[in-house]
Amino acid sequence: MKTKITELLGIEYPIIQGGMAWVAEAGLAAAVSNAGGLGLIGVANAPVEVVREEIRKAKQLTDKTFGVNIMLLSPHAADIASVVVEEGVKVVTTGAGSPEKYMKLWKAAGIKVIPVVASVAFARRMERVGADAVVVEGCEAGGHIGEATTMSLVPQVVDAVDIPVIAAGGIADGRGFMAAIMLGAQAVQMGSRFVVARESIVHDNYKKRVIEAKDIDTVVTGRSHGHPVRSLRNNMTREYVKLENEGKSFEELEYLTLGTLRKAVMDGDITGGTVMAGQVAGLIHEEKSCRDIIMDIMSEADKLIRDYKVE
Ligand code: TUI
Repeated sequence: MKTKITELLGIEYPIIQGGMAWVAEAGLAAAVSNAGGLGLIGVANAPVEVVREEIRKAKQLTDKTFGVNIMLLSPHAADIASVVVEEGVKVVTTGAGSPEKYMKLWKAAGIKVIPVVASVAFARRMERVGADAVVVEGCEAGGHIGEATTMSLVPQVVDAVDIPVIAAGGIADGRGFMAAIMLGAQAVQMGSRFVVARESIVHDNYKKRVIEAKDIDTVVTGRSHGHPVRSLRNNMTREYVKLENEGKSFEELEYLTLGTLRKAVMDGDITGGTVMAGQVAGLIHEEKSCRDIIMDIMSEADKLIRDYKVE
């Protein structure tokens, strides 16, 4: 399937794996790229040398294009901005902030820059400063989110900018993929679906929790401090919500969550850890290889187009 995004990135299928903290390591990114999508290494708060190692590992595992997602709240973001240039990374996506100050550096190195946006105004700004495309992420997504939903935001951004749009948030199968294409997106990005990939290093407890999740099992914490994060409801989120309702400061709440994503992803502590996932967790029923995830979506999408008729 050819779209402006498959052409821009030189990939076979318009499916991107989200650059999730602790989850999106070199092995997962390479598996997605080897299957014809775009894999991303998610650097989150990792120190710069770890990121360099992950990039080098991915190069060993695939000769296809892969990218790096830089979480801009990271204290190491500026150093990592240089490492992607030094290592010849071809695609950079950014999250949780504005990449404007790195734009010149990345464009001069020929890097395709794709910021994640959660509003029309920010998408317009990213186009103005030279972004090659934007990921429009609706608040159905897991992790750090904005306010608007995928269904409402994607077509508004499509109307507002001339660069290609990638839809994210609430997409896990061929129906979501086709819906995003109908909204005007040129590709989709999925996170939760790839958490439950066979190649994903996420602890089995975490995968099982996502597979067992129902439609209304996610909760958003941190809204009161302007840092909303969606995850699966558990002891951790209950404690957070309790303290948030008591009016505890942002610093106190941050302290509570420190290291809890790692605890869930690596140690499998799904009651005391933070189990970030999108609302689409209720739609994910089994572990599959990255190749099967991508091929099943593409064949489901193909069948949807061929069989579609209005009665
Ligand atoms: O970044 C994400 N999702 C994330 S980052 C993350 S790491 C983390 N861990 C614990 C607490 C907080 C973060 C987990 N999940 N998605 C991309 C995304 N970016 N969603 C929304 C945005 C965004 C929001 C506001 C991008 C830009 C923005 O405003 C920029 C501006 O200057 O207005």
